[in-house]
Amino acid sequence: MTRLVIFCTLLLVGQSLAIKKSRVRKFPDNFIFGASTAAYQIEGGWNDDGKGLSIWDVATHMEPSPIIDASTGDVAADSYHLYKRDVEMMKELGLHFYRFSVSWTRILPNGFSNQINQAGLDYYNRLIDEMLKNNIMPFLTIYHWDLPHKLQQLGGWANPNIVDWFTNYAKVLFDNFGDRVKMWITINEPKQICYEGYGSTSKAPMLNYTGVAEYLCSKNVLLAHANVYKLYDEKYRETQNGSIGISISCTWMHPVSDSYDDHQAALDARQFDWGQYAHPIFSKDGDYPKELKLNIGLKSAEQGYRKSRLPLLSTKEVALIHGSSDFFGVNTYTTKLAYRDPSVDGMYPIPSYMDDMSAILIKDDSWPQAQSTWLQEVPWGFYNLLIDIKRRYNNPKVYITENGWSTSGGLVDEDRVRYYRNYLNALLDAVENGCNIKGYTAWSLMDNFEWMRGYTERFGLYEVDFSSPQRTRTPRMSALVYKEIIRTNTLDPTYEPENDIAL
Ligand code: GBH
Repeated sequence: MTRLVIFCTLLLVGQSLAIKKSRVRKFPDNFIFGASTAAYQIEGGWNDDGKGLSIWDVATHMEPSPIIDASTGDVAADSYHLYKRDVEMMKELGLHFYRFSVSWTRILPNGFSNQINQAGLDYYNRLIDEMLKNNIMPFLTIYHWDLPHKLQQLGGWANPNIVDWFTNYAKVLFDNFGDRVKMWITINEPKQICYEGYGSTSKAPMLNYTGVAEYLCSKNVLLAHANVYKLYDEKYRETQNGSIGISISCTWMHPVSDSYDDHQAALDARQFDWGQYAHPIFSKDGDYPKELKLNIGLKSAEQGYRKSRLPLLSTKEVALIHGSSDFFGVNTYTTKLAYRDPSVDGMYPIPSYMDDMSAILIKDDSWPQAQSTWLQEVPWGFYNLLIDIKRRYNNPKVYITENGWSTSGGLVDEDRVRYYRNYLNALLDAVENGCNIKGYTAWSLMDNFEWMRGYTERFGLYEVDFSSPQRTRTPRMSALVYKEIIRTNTLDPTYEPENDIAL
């Protein structure tokens, strides 16, 4: 008898644990879901109808190719021609919005606004109108990395004149699309533009001038963003009545141990990775984080520079940048471990961004690994990130503007389904703890040109057959699961799509 009671108790405990784990959870009432892409990664049509060259057209046509599979975005998913099918997919998924970017040189072939390419405007007008016809809200990113080559020849983001060039370009978009587009991102991922593009070789223009170039870039990106925000605020907001913000890529950096030094290392790493861009905009007082100014200032002096390699912001510039966003666009994928180890001083080149940061970043092999080496699944890191943003920046309005998982391909993407569920579950924990998160965007609507990794890493909810002339798009299991999450506005971990379900 006692045995039976114990057995039954165990059974009940086991069941309630299972219920907790498989709890069906609701998203807030006005929560919105979308999916994201970027122009160069999907459009193709690289020299169609008067489009000018961007730094990615130039990089992908270099010989030998810097792209791992020697591929290009010349055709990519061919969305320049297949945008109607793209909108059909959005509709199939039940998306509330679609985040896409505009190709600067499709609109302004030479980068400057004296010559506007009507065919470029026509393309985005068709896309936007098709979305609106289907009740999908356009969420437009003004700049997602495809800088006009002509402007790069003048130094690109290292030239302070880019503030004007970018503002003039943005004005053309507000004038032509602002009647219908109400959600705007100025710039996608400043750290990737500046560090990966100017401080290393992992993105175009592959300048590899670390310790100097990424900090020149950083200041100009912040000023360009803020100037465009101001333009919208002063000239367009009243009549067009939209929202405008920035998307910052944030990796959660977690201390390896509880020691003071490791905590400090993780903090430094976060301040270099995203605080560099978020603090000037979202913190109470604005300006660069003190860790950034201190580290780079001290190292620069030690190294014999007359001024800090980090160009400081004037009081006027601090004021212009401060508060220049209606919301915080968070792009996030993964977590890294950080620690301090003075004995490895000199492991990074001097000067360099990594040496300035002086934290060592590693992976934890026990975390699930994606096809991309840098990407591991760590949902609690996502939760920590959201709580940190809430505390540090006074609970700003947040849109997750990118989040996703890579595989090598295939329709039965169980690991992507698991990733999305676990990350959305962590997001709901953050919402329960007071985070002001308004929406979520999956990266990506479909497979696309994954920059230096070409077509070897797939992020799509839809698989794209890059060998077929029609670039056939097929929903993966994750697409069916995401569709159900959106349809019900709930996360139900037990939901299993039928294999032969027709979208
Ligand atoms: C996003 O960046 C981009 O906005 C999007 O265009 C892209 O397709 C998507 O991610 C998936 O990658 O360790 O030297 O290989 C995410 C930011 C990009 C930051 C990859 C870390 C690793 C560079 N991450 N990067 S490296």
